[in-house]
Amino acid sequence: MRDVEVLSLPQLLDSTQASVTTLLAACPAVRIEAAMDEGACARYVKGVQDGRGCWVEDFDGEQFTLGRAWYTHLEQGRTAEYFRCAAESDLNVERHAPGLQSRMIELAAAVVRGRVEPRRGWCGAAVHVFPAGKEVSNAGGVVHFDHEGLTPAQRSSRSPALSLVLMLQPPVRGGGLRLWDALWDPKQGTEECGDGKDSLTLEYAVGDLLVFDSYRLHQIQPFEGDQDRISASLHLGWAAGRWEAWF
Ligand SMILES: O=C(O)CCC(=O)C(=O)O
Ligand SMILES: [Fe+2]
Repeated sequence: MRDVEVLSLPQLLDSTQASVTTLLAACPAVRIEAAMDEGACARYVKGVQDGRGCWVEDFDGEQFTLGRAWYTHLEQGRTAEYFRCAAESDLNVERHAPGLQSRMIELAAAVVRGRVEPRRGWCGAAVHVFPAGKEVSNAGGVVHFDHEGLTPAQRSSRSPALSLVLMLQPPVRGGGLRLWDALWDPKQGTEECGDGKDSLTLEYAVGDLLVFDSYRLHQIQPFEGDQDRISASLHLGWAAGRWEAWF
């Protein structure tokens, strides 16, 4: 399996360089180093922690979000709540992490070298909090693809879709993202299991932005230490000639 490609922020913004989408045709993920500077990440972490009263709890406290995540609502039978609370979700993110959602859209636009529009009625970028000492820290996350938010038509045509993760606070040790040499296949409906497949694990530094194909099998690795794993996430999908974003 090829290694991930690493870009600096100036390289991401330089249109004479190969685009992220071009690079992704031949590598499992692109890591943009220092996509956000450490000071800004620290300010966002403080804002997220101070906004704890607005966090949404998922899976009995295994994880939280500032803002809302579609996949957690889908898996917990709370899709109506996701849409009912979408505007409030964005307001909460903006209140406690001002400018973060629009920065994620700007980074996404640089990734696709084009316009990226918020998906109407859906939640924008949210902040994932995986608490130190809880299930994901102990055992790692679920092995999965990120295709839950795509329409059946997008999924069956394998319409382009990207996942973006901006690491605001990595855990003390571990907590990287394992990526498999396995892409979701609309014909076979590849099961969410990487056994026997090649893989690599990418460790995040503060401010790293990771971009990968949403159809690629992946999993958060276990982590140690007393620090929560805090990251901002956004999904992109190609829909009727334009890129839409949601989380
Ligand atoms: O935080 C990460 O590294 C990836 C999280 C993830 O897989 C997801 O939100 O679907
Ligand atoms: Fe994922």
